[in-house]
Formats: sequence, C-alpha cells, structure tokens
Amino acid sequence: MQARERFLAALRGDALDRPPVWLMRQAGRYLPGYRALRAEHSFWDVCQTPELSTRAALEPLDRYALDAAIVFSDILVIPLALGLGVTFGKGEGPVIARPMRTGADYDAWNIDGVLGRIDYLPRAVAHLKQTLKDRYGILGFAGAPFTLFAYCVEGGGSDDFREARMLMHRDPALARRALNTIADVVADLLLAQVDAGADAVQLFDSWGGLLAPDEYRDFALPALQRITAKLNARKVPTLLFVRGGHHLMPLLGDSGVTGFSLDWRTEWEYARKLYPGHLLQGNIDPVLLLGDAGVIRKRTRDLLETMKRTSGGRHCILNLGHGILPGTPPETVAALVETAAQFS
Ligand code: 1CP
Repeated sequence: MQARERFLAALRGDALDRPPVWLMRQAGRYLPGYRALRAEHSFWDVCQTPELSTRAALEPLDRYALDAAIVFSDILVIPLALGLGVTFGKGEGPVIARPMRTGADYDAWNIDGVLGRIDYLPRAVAHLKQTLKDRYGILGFAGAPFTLFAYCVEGGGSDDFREARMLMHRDPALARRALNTIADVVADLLLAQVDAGADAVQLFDSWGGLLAPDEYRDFALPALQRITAKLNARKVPTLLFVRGGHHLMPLLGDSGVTGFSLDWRTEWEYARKLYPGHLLQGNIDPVLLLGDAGVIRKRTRDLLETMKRTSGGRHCILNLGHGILPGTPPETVAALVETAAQFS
C-alpha cells in the first residue's frame, strides 16, 4: 500500500497491511534541516511563507518512512490574527502582548476578516499538496478552543494556566463568548485547510487536561461541538488530542470527533473498550525517544501487537503520546518509524 492510501484506509476503518505512522511535531527543532531553515528565517516567516512551510514539513518525510505530513504552522496563528500580538522569545515559549482578562479586552479582538489574515495557512496546505501530490496523507490542524482560550487569557505558556481557569469561574459568560468566537474561527480555518487539500484535521487540546470533568463538559466540550457540527456536515475526519486527558476520556465521545489521539498516560486497551468504533492514534511516550533505540523498537512492536489484537489493526494510527521533544536524536525516531514500516 502507498502511504496516503494506508492513511486514508485507517481514517475510514478499512483493513490495511499495517497501521500508518506519523508523529506529532515531526518537523521541528530536533531536525538539523529545520534548525538550518530557522537560522535564516524567523518562525513566523516560515509559517507565513508557503514555500518555507513546505520545506519544513518535508524534512521528516525525506528522512523517515512516514505515511502522512502535517502542515508546518502553529496553533497560535489564531490569537495572532485576532490582534493579540504573539511573539516567540529565543528558546522560550510564546508571549502574548495583549492578553484577554476583561470584556473590554474581548471587545478589542479584531474578528472582522480574521480568516483572511490567516490565509497563508491554507495556502501552505495547497503548496504542500502540490508538492506531495497523492503520495502522502496530509493533516491540517488547529488549537482546540480551550487551549487557545488558555493562551489568550494567560498571555503565554504556563504550568497551570490559573488566570484562564479563574476567568471561567469569575465571568463564565465572557469565557463562553470568547470560546465560541475562537471555535468559529477554528472551524472555518480547518475547513479552509480541507479545501486546500488536507485529508484530515487534528485539534490540539494541549492544556485541556488541566480541567476537571465538569469544567471540560461545561466549557470546552460545547465549543468543540460547534466545530465538529460544521466539519461533520462536510464529512471531514477529525482527531482530538487532549494532553493529560485520561480522566476526560468518558466525556470525549460527546465531542463529535472521528478519533482520539491518546496521551502516553492513557492505556490503549482502556480507550479501545470505551470507543470500539472510533479511530485511535498514539501513544508512545516521547521521552522514550531520548533514550535507547532498542527500548523504542520493543515499545513500538508491543503497541502494534496491541492494536492488532484489539481491533485487527483497524481504526489505528501509530503516533506519539505528545510531540517530539527538542534534543531528540534523529536516530531513535528512525528506529520507531522503521519498526512500524516493517510490521505486518
Ligand atoms: O523554531 C522554533 O523555535 C519554534 C518552535 C515551534 C515549532 C517547531 C513552535 C513554537 N511551533 C512549532 C511548530 C508546530 N506547533 C507544529 C508544526 C508541525 C510539526 O512540528 O511537525 C504544530 C502541530 C504545533 C502545535 C502547537 N503549538 C501546540 C500543540 C501541540 C503540543 O505540542 O502540545 C502548542 C501548545 C503550540 C504552542 C507553541 N508554539 C511554539 C511553542 C514552543 C509552543 C509551546 C509553548 C508552551 O510551552 O506553552
């Protein structure tokens, strides 16, 4: 089977030779080619120039037998286009110049024509598609509403996003208005990526695991449902990644997504029992890639055997349980992908 064929078969739940493999953050700082690109261009320049974005997205495909590419971009393109001012310090997380703490801050969001200010992202997908043709699957993506809300309110990265979580309780109406606005932009941005050639889309709820189940149900889930209502009407396959979301797994079926990208702490068999017919993706601990290639090979084989045993390998995509860490040796990534490619 060709890579894209295998990827599409997994999305549909068809029988296949082996589960397809791609890796969250497969393009990025662990690759020398990416670092060379970044030595010449700023991060936003790479995201906003389709040729450069494609170069970054191709780096891992040139090295490894992956089945899908993910467009090179970032979840923070939305706060940037809403006018919050997003910059990346040297080697640090993002800094948001105008965080949203009050209704007046929300009213200042530049919602009119917001999609036009992110048109470089669907253009990057179109350029990637033109380059790859039908050889590889293509993923589009966006941040999930709660995670984007968390960055918008907090003003940058955080361990606990306490400002964002406090705001949900101090002014739930404002939080809901902001979440709905973000959700509508996310839905339109994902559909624009599909129109440009993406085969499926992933929503990154990297901070959703901070919420208690009732908070997730009351705030994060309705915003997700706003998105999946639009995407399901167009039959777009959707994957949801909730980092640290083990305690939320029983709720996530209500999100309306096609499948779940499992955090490394969620047991595959537990998720499979909860969701026998959903697509499942994951979930090797990215920290293992910092260590021994032999450990990675064994862990990969074990997971592939579990996939085979629990669902004949259908509705399964091999991936990590979070993104590749900067400083990961490219050789251990090769060990993972080779093990997956040789599995039958
Ligand atoms: O070159 C650099 O120094 C920038 C590092 C970098 C890169 C390579 C950032 C800044 N973003 C990206 C690309 C990126 N981000 C991709 C492209 C695909 C790929 O690498 O293969 C994707 C899918 C993302 C998604 C993303 N951005 C997430 C969700 C996934 C996750 O890791 O949880 C999040 C939370 C972000 C925000 C962000 N952007 C960049 C950084 C360093 C961060 C994290 C900040 C924090 O810790 O809060």
